[in-house]
Amino acid sequence: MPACAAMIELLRWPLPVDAGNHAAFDTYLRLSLDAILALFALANILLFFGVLARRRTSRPVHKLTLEYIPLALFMGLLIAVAVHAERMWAHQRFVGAAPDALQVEVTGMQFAWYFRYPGHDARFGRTSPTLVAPGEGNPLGLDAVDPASKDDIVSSELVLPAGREVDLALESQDVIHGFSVPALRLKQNAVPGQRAHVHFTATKPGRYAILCTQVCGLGHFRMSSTLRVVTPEEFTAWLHAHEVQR
Ligand SMILES: [Cu+2]
Repeated sequence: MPACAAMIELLRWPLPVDAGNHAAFDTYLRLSLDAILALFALANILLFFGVLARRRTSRPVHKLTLEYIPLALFMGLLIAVAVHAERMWAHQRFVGAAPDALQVEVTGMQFAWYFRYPGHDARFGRTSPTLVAPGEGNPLGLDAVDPASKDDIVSSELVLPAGREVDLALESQDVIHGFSVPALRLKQNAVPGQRAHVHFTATKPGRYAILCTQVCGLGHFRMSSTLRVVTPEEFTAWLHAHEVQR
């Protein structure tokens, strides 16, 4: 029985823990995997009976309905899934977040992720590549002359309040990095010279992995971080603790 349970679990295409409301993502993913598995099984069954039929007669055997109707049905299903999935993907990126969404800037660099919060003034301060100095505690090159940068908070872990929409702005200081949070079903490239936005709401408190999914250099294997989803009260306390540190 344990083997049977393991087989059933395997057939359900196990996915990482869902830290948000991503049931639709998971449904489409499982549906497309189920359809491909069914198509693979059907193709092999047809091949098997085709070989048997070919042994009984020397004439080529064509069953058009058997060959093309299932293919057309599967094609229609996969096209419908692709269209719906593309709409969800585009909504996360090209339909703006709510005005009160939490703004967080994500910067990838060889080989770390940094997360910047705008502070009380809700404005990100100026940065300059000439001021970038990770060894001196200024990995993003914050310009201290700009008043808007004085309350900016820079962290090496991403801390988010559960239940509040977040608008991430992704960029890179050097090469292309792949920002990936499997628990949020989120993957977005951070490209030098471009600022990509993606918005979502994390709902389940916990610690989740952040990965880099682009081979970005010799240290790519260690380019990871942590997403910590906390309660709104814990998030306010975390922000306050960082403001006191500055
Ligand atoms: Cu990377």
